[in-house]
Amino acid sequence: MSQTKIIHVDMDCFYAAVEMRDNPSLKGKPIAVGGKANARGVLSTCNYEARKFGLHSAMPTSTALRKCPHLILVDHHFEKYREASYQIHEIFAQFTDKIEPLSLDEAYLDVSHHPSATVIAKQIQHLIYQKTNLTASAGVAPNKFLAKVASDWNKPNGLFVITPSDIDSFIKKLPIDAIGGVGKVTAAKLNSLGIENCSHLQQFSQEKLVEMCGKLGDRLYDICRGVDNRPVITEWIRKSLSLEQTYADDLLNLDECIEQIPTLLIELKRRFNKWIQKNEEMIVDKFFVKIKFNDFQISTTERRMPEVFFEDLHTSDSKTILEAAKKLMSESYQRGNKSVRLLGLGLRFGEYSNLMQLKLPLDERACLQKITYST
Ligand code: TTP
Ligand code: MG
Repeated sequence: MSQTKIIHVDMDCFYAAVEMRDNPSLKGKPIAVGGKANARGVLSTCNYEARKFGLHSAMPTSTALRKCPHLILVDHHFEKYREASYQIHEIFAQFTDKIEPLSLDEAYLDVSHHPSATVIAKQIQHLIYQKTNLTASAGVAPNKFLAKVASDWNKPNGLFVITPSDIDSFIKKLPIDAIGGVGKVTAAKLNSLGIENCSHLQQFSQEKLVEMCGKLGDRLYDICRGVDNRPVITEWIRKSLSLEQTYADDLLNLDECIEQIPTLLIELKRRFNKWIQKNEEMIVDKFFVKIKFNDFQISTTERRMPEVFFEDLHTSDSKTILEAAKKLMSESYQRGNKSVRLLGLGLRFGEYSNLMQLKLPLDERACLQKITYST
C-alpha cells in the first residue's frame, strides 16, 4: 500500500487578515476582530501584532483592551470570510476529492495518490495568495494529527513537512499541550507528574494512560508515538443534541408551553456547552422545537438561525434564543392547538465539510459560522 500523505491547510489569523487586506491602514498595528467590550464581547481572532500582547481567540474584549490599550477592534464581516473560504476550498478541490474541511479556514487533504505532497502544498499556498491576497500555512505529514501540528509549526505563511523517517525524533520533543484534546486541566495534571512531552508519555502503558486520563488515554498512547489512523472524512455526518420533558399535568395552552421555555433552555445550554468541548469541529446548523400533544400527535418545527442566536448558546444571554424558541413553539402548537404532554428543544449540527459538499450556494450557508466559546 502506498504511503498516506496528508496536508493540513490553515489560514493565518483568518478574519483579521481579511480585515487588514481590505483596509491596509490596519497593517502593522495590533488589531482584533470581535464583539464590543460590553458584558459578553469576545475576540474571534487577532493579528500577530496583537498576539505579542498575549491576546487570543475567545478572550473577553475587555481583558484584551486591558492588556493592549491601543488595540484596534474591528467588527465582523462574515460575508467576506465566507467568500474567501469558498475560494480556498475551490483551490483544494483542484488537487483531490478527499477533503475534510474543519472550518471556514482549515481543511485536511488526502493526497496519497500524488508523488509529492510538498509540491501540492506549495502550489496551494501560492494559489491561495494569488486568488485571495491572504496567506495560509500548511503542514505535510503521514497522518492528520501530525499534519495539523505541522501547519502550526511555521506560522504565518509557513510550510512544515514531517516525513515518515522524521516522526520519531519530532514526536519525542512534542509538548503534550500541542495534542488536540489535551486541555488545560489534563495538561496540568500530567505536568504535575513530570510528563511534559511525548517521549515522557511513551514511558507509560496504555492501561496506565487510561487510568490517568480516562478515554483520552487510548488516543494518547497512539498519538505520543506519532500514530493516528483516522481517515480524512468527506461524507455527511449529522448529529443533534436535544432534551425533552414530559409533564405530569398536561400544559393546557400555548402560554403554558411558552412559560416552560426558560427552564428548558438552561438545560439545553448546559448540555450544549459540555458537548461542544468534545465536538469542536461541529457547527450548529438548526434549532428545533418538538411538541407532543395529549393524543400523542407530534409537531416539530426547525429553522436555520441568525449568527447572534449561536452566540447566545455560549453566553449567559438568552434573548435571541428565547425569542426564537417562542416563535417555533407557536408554529408547532398551532398545528394541534390542544393540551400538551411533552416539550422538546434541540440543535442540529453539521460539519462544514458536509455543507461544502452539498455545494449549497453561498447565501444558503449564510447562517453557518464557527462557534466562538469562552473557556
Ligand atoms: P483559527 O484558524 O483557529 O485562528 P486564526 O486563523 O485566526 O489564526 P491562526 O493563524 O492561528 O490560524 O480560526 C479561524 C477563524 O475562526 C478565526 O480567524 C476566527 C474564527 N474563530 C472564532 O470565531 N472563534 C474562535 O474561538 C476561534 C479559535 C476562531
Ligand atoms: Mg487559521
